Amino acid sequence: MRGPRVWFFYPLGPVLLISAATNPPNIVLIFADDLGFGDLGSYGHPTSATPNLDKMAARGLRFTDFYSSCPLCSPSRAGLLTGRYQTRSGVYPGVFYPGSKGGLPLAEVTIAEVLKAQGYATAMVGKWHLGLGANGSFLPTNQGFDHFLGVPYSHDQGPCQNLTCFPPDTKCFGMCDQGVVPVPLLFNQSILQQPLVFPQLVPLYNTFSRKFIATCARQDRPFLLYYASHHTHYPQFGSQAYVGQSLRGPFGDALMEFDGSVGHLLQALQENGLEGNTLVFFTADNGPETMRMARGGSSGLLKCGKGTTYEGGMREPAVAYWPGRISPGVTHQLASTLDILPTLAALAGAPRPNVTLDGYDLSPVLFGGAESPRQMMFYYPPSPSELLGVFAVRYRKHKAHFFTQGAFHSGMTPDQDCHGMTPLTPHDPPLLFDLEVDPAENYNLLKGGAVGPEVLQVLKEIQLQKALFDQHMKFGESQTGKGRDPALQPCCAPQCTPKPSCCHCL
Ligand SMILES: *[C@@H]1O[C@H](CO)[C@@H](O)[C@H](O)[C@H]1NC(C)=O
Ligand SMILES: *[C@@H]1O[C@H](CO)[C@@H](O)[C@H](O)[C@H]1NC(C)=O
Ligand SMILES: *[C@@H]1O[C@H](CO)[C@@H](O)[C@H](O)[C@H]1NC(C)=O
Ligand SMILES: *[C@H]1O[C@@H](CO)[C@H](O)[C@@H](O)[C@@H]1NC(C)=O
Repeated sequence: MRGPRVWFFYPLGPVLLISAATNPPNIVLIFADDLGFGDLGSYGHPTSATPNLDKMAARGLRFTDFYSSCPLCSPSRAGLLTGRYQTRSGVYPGVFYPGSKGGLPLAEVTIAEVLKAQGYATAMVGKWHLGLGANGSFLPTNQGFDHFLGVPYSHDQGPCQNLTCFPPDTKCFGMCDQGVVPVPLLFNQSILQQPLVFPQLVPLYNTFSRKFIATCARQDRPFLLYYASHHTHYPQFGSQAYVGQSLRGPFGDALMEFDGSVGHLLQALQENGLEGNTLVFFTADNGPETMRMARGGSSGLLKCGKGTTYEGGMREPAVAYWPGRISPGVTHQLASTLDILPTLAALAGAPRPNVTLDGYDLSPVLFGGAESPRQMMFYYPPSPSELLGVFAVRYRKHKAHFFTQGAFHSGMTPDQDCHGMTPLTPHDPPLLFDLEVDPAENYNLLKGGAVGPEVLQVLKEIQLQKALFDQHMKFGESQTGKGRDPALQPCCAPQCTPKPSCCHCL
């Protein structure tokens, strides 16, 4: 049970001190943006420089079969933070925009709310992309985070053609979104910079994160730090220390800066003596945006990328790092971002939210080298419908595609299946792949040749599971479908004209 509660104040605000009998671990949750399965040195990329992530991978548990809940930013983030498919929370179709009226509904219970209720200090740094709303009503500070330093949406959702992405004055590549306000940097609900200054951004994040960790350590208070990097999403940017440092061009430099911030986080834990009591978990929101060509990421040997329900869209690098608690190794067990909330709730001794969860407690995989409680993964496209249901289902090592569709995000590679002009195609019978022997989804088990009884049995099981899952899924009211109102776009000079370009403060 909880001990006496003591209120006092510290530089970051009021604190609820709980003298817990147990010793709940600190959580550092690191989320990359549009980073593919093949983008890290530890996942086989020949020219990426990611020494800190590779160190985590070598000393932690590296997943080979880890999935996000959607091949797109906003829905994937909703899945991570709630442990529920985005169809339940209504974060579909597509993503939020600067003037979006909707957001992740406040009734949804986030990881931050679960841990905050256990006395954790909670902070979020980086890309939110789960809504802004009137007066910032959907921002992280209304979803369980005590502190927020970051951007309410994607950093390409504002004109960037005149902005410096790399020092001394390399302009951002491309135009980004036009006709909306410049991209703001927020602290809690206030605008710190508009437009944000790209080369300064990650150093600010690093400083904030280190301070937060040090403050929590000093107060002996458990914490959650959700570090949602903008890297390696388009347009790539970086600070002075990373300009031209990689062999992989601007993408590689941005990735290096991300890796550098991982180094800062690990160093802060070490300096404050917290490494032995902190779970650091790293993964990414969705696969690479290959339409950016060499400025997009790589899904390695997996098929297609962002926006598709092929493996390259949703299978992500993932590492669980906790020296002394998690044995170094590689696991081929199935796991998902949907499992993070139940896992962290279990570690913190917190009750699960009283809602339908789509995730499992991964403790047996993390601490026991045991089989994963997850045996299935369901793949929703960016624009799901109740009529079609899930596009694909993975059951243990087999995956069946009931529908396939290309995505513009996955353009520019030689594989036509990935491209935006490739239409929605139903498959009956489905395309069936054995991902253990054929992770690239090249060889349909149901095509040509005789089909053995075991394969037919698997097919039957998967068809049954799809029908059951679709039947029980209740779609929440679409939040991205609520439309946009230009007046909701954040503006540092609310009374200025002409909007949106006047929302520019030095
Ligand atoms: C936003 O805040 C302003 C000032 O406090 C208030 O007048 C306005 O009604 C609020 N808007 C909404 C939609 O809550
Ligand atoms: C970009 O900068 C140029 C030159 O300073 C200016 O003429 C142009 O209006 C700017 N464009 C935008 C969108 O800010
Ligand atoms: C959980 O929610 C259900 C449905 O809203 C409700 O009937 C039940 O009492 C709740 N249980 C707890 C323990 O709050
Ligand atoms: C965000 O700012 C910090 C630092 O000033 C405060 O401590 C927090 O209380 C504040 N959070 C909210 C929700 O306003």
